[in-house]
Amino acid sequence: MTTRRTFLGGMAVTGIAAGTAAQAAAPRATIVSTWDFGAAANAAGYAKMRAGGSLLDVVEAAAMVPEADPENHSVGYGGYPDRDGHVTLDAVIMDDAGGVGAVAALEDTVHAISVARRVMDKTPHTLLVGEGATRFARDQGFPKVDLLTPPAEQAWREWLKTSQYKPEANVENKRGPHAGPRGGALDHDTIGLLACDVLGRMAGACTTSGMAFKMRGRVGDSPQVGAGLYVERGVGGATSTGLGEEVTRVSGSARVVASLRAGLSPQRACEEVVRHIAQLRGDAIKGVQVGFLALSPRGEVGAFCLLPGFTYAVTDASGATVVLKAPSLFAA
Ligand code: SD4
Repeated sequence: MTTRRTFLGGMAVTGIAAGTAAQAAAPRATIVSTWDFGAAANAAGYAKMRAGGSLLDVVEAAAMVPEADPENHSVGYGGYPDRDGHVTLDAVIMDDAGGVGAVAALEDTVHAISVARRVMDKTPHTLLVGEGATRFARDQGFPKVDLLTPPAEQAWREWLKTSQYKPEANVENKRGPHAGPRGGALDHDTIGLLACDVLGRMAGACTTSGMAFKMRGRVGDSPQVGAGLYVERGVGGATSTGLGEEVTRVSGSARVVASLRAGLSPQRACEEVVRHIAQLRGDAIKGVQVGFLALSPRGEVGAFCLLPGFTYAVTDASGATVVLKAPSLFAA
């Protein structure tokens, strides 16, 4: 279990380490997450860490922030529905000791990440889907909440007029009042999170309502271990965002972690998988966004994407957060 002392210790160790190569490699406690709204999530994770929470507590608390935000139309409450008008959530949580819990196509429950954690803690399984996941949430005491907010319902009704399923890259910057000409109707704002402590222990989480107006029953990359998230002790972790089918077909996050295991830096490992997707898929990924974020157990961060526009938030052991733009394979 990671305590406040072990997480915050990162700062002290890093400070002492300055100047010698061996010491400079000491782990630095770090929280990273996808997109600019990851900054608010990281802040909640950092507060949990300061309060003495475990790394799983840290990533869960962070993921709960966008889940509760009605302005975020691709995570939790206020998420855009599937084409039949149902908001369905996908989430996974994972530590570096083989602990995994996930839910897919969960309904009527705000905090999918917490249900995923209960799957990990309270069941012999790693993934519950659909009706079974929703029933499990009720059994565990999670309140029934209608996730379809009036703006999300309005966007869905607007979408029904054409029923064109054409996910747009980077619509995440046009949420709410800044919605684009299509009302930001195909937003994608999944949050993927990774955290490490001063001991180099790691955990990760990923939560989303998936692609807006997806087919009923569609499950994206996010809740699938190895696709939307992967964490391996002593090696590192990775998470993804963007059009999930392009991540799932190559087990994207597991591939990033395999590259870390082979000696690539987090940055090079993210670049490798994005290049692979581009080469494999050719014209099929024109205009499609996919982004990866990776963290080593020492707190080194990497990020890369297909198209410009993918941002990520990095919080260090002092609590300072920066939001950075990931480099991209294509110019636009
Ligand atoms: C999905 N990968 O369900 C998610 C969506 C997403 O940024 O990441 N949007 O395909």
